[in-house]
Amino acid sequence: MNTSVYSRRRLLGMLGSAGAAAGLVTVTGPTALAATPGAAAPTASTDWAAVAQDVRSEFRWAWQNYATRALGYDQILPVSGGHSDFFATGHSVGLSLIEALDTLWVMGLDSELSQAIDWIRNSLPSFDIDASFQVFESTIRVVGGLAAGYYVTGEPLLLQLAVDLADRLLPAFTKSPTGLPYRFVNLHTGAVSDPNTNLAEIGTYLPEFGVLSQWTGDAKYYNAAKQALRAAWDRRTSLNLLPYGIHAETGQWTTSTATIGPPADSFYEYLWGGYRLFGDTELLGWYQAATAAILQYQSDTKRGNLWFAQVDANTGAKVDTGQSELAAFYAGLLSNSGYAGPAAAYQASWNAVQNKYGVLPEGIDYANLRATSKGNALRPEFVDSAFKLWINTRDERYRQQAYTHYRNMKSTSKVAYGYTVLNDVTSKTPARGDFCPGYWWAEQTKYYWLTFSDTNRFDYANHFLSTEGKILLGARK
Ligand code: DMJ
Repeated sequence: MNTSVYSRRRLLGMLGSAGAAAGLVTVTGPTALAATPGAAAPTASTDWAAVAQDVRSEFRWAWQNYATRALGYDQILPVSGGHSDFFATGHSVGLSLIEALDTLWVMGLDSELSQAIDWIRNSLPSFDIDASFQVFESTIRVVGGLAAGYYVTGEPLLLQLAVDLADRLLPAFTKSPTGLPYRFVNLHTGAVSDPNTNLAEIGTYLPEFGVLSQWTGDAKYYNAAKQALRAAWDRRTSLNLLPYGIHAETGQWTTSTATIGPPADSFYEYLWGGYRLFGDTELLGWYQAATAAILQYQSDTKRGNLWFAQVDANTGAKVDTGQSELAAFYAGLLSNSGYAGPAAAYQASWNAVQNKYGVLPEGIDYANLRATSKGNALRPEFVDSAFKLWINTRDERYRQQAYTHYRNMKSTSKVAYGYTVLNDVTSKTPARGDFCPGYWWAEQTKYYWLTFSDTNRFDYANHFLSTEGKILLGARK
């Protein structure tokens, strides 16, 4: 798969008319596929243990299809039964199985977990690959997946591979004159490319790199990730806002617009994450200052719902009322970091969208809730926030929101060999693509399981999940 474009935007494109050119097969659902917008909420008598077992059995079924048809490839194409590479054509690294490691563990799917680790042991000796890999995606998906796999299983090979890959990614940081990482690095030569980057791709490293520093005793990973955050924060505007685009070599902003959505989103998540996981109070100060500015200048109430506008980072003037589905993560972040009021309000806004469409579209105009990007790339952000709000408040509505999300995914995205993306959630019979993203194995499936199961493998009171849903704290062994 071509990795020249920021992946989330790439997925948006793939879901549109460019899908066929990108290798997607569009099929129309054979039966009544539509999710049920505004469906009756599950009742107080819902048997959550049974719902959890249903999630686990769906995950196991999808795993068996992946293992039979695509083991070791980055992604299964769940309609055709084919497979695809993610980072570089011809260079699959078993992305989906690495993403799945800690999900398999926390679900107690131990023989499937052994199958995944056996593949890694026998077929993934190192990351010495002569191809350019995207630093951001390699870190959150692969370094994070291996690190979480090591954390939950104690298997030393997984740590060794996570360190091997992180070492190969480090030139993106060390070769940059500002410490803002380049977007790509050749894993064999260390050659770096594309300094034209953004907040998410310069600031989503600290939890993954930080645990490597803790486990190896080498501070270089933590320091590289922290310096990238510092280099951006030092360039904030007088309003404490950050534009989303930046040039890694010059350190100049390439846009003036601030957003909580892509391509900025997880930058804010990791200011908080660096404090939560490592107690770095400097990061807490940056996070709180950034959040105060976002709440002051970007929050916007329309028809009683809270949203976050794109604004000019220098003046605070509103730029537009678009809202990416990816921004739905922000309710969970606000909740985890103690901003309970706006967290609940923002989650309620996205729940109104779920009630309207059944499955969230990729993008809306929050002025009228109209879908501006009608596909759904099997996104986890809404249920990520429902899961966090459920744990933090134990308010039953959030578990019910997660259940609605699960049922609607099952009724619209389940196909012959797994779960697939949708091309138009506004249609009664949404046309489907043929693609299951790696994060499906790491994120929503894990959030559903943790929300419904009350498993004793997870510490519900003290845990940390990365932006890609990897458990880096809170495994109970
Ligand atoms: C995931 O890869 C991560 O959550 C990332 O931070 C943004 N969202 C995608 C899935 O939508």
